[in-house]
Amino acid sequence: MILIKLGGSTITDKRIPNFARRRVLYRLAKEIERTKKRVIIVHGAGSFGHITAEKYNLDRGYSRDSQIEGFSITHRNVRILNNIVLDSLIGVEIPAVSIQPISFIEKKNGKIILFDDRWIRMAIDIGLTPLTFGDVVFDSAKGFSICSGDSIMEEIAKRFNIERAVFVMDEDGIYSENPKTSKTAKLLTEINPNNLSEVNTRENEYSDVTEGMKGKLRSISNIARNGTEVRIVNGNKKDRTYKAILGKKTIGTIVYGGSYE
Ligand code: IP8
Repeated sequence: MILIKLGGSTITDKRIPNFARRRVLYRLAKEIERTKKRVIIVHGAGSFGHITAEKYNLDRGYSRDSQIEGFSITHRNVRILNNIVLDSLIGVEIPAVSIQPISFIEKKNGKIILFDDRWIRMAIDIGLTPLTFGDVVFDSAKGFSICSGDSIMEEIAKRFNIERAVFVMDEDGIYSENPKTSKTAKLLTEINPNNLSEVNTRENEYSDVTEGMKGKLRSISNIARNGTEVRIVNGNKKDRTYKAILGKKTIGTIVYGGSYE
């Protein structure tokens, strides 16, 4: 089983509220289908989630009544994106089924305390392709919380027999520094999870309530430490996702699975 995260910055335009990059999505869906692998797919929220989540401070939990409207709108928006992703997958004959975090994940003070994976398991058992996403969820201490697709990736990698996790992003892989601002930034092609702490994470250019690159690197490192190989590739470049899923050589970063303490 391959675990795939379709990053919000690849499948949406992070500058424009609720703008899905449908052509990229359709091509990525075709690349996934072409591998003929069994997959679990998670997608980020991009401009469908982060803009309103930040506007209403949803990551801090309930503090004022006006946030309730923000919670409702944010959940509606990520479901709209989820339907677009679902359409792309079904359009290339991947029998995907959407499983919504708000209905199987509970947080307490921002930490996942319940992750009922039975729905994902039952979907897999009958031959469906589970599709889930970064969402707003209920938090038994703070009222509500944001649950990033990256933390869902970590949970799934722990609970299922995952051959490889692939993060599809809008950059060629993990760099030593922010490639958008630093000329000396080098693409790190092969690393072990411990080296990830040496990466200089950048500030986010666009709204991102789930810590952007910093949170992503932590999730990648946790998945790899638990023994699953992680690949990070640029989803804007043709065939890289296809090759990464199959474990073939392509431009990107490989984080080897295992503990290197
Ligand atoms: O884009 C964030 O998920 P992510 C979810 O995977 C919301 O970090 C609702 C902003």
